[in-house]
Amino acid sequence: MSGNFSAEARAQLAAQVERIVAATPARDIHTHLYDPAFGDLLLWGIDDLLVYHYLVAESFRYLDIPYEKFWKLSKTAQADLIWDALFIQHSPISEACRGVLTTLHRLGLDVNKRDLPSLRSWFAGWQPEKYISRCLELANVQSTCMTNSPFDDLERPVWERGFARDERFIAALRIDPLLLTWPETAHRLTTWGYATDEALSDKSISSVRRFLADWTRRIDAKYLMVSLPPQFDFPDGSVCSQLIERAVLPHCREFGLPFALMLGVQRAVNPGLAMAGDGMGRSNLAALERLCAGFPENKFLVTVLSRENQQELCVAARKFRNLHVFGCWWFTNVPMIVEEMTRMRLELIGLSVTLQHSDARVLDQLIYKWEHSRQIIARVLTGKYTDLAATGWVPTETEIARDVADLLGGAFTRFCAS
Ligand code: FIX
Ligand code: ZN
Repeated sequence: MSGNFSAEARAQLAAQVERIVAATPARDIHTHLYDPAFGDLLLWGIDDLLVYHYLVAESFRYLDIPYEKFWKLSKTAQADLIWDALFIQHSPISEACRGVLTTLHRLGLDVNKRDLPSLRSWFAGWQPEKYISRCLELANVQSTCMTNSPFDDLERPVWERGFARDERFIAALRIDPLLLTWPETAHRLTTWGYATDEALSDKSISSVRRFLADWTRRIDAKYLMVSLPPQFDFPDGSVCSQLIERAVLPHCREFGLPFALMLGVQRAVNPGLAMAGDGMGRSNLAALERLCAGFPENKFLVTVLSRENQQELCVAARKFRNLHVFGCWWFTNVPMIVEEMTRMRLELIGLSVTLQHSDARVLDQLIYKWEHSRQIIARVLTGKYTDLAATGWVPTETEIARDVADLLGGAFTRFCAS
């Protein structure tokens, strides 16, 4: 093949890239799934798929019932309302609705019957252990990072008791309450044996360091993480900023762990919607640049929620090798924006990026989130390789497989190990 890249050669390349992207196992570097040892905390099945907060938000565009009344209903009754509003009364074309259908379809179910009771009885026949393997296999996901919060009263006792780990579920230490609600958290830390005061004395900071060290070891965390509001600034003298500088970053350096920043979430814009009521805003990425520049020995894993921030984030990654860009997060995880972000990232930062994470809260969502993402990744990559082939540089099968493995978790693994 040469500069004259024929339509037939292009079609072959497209098929090759699609096959490789589908066959390459992904490491899902941020989810809200749990090791099966956490029992009911690991959500799965049709009702959990339907009451996903993305669908709750969409259903209230149509539902005419007070929020408090909805929240008092059982999960099944909530799922019934959502199914009726989003799938029966209107065509389910939003990305989150389509995702439910992709998932059911891949599981071998006939969605065209529009029969919720029969879907429920199909799911009732599964045991979680077997179902986990089925979903991971269909999604071609080799491992998932959890979101593990010592501040979660349901989760904490399971870690404290201890359990045999399932190696497909990797731990990440979530620290939002530490950075965002300090006075309350200081009090909790003190009651757990980590004496802290509101003033952030040296003694408090060393207690926070001890707390982070104990939990990092207990859960074998592979990174620390926080989601921050659009107003986040650094350094700004706030408690959050001081805790990052004096406790979190030194801790990450000591343990050789990245700090993941998810920037741009405005919590509880509509509190009546509970978890579905979070919004977003544009972040100040100068704060991120100051972190990367000021702490070159620290590693930052970063995703941003606002479409308007995406180019700045890519440019920051060009400046700072201690910054690893990942995922199309939440409101950006819709095909139109994923396509744009994927193209922009490949064009600005090449292959040293993790193109996607699922953020799955329900196990079965891995199936659709990865299938939809893979379709777009394959399409965008095909365009890039076609451009190369037009110059006479035709990528080999091995080179394509190497690149795809990097984009689906290989680059992340190297970044964490570096
Ligand atoms: O902060 C996060 O990890 C977010 O992903 C969640 O808060 C959010 O609710 C979510 O599920 C987005 O996909
Ligand atoms: Zn998340």
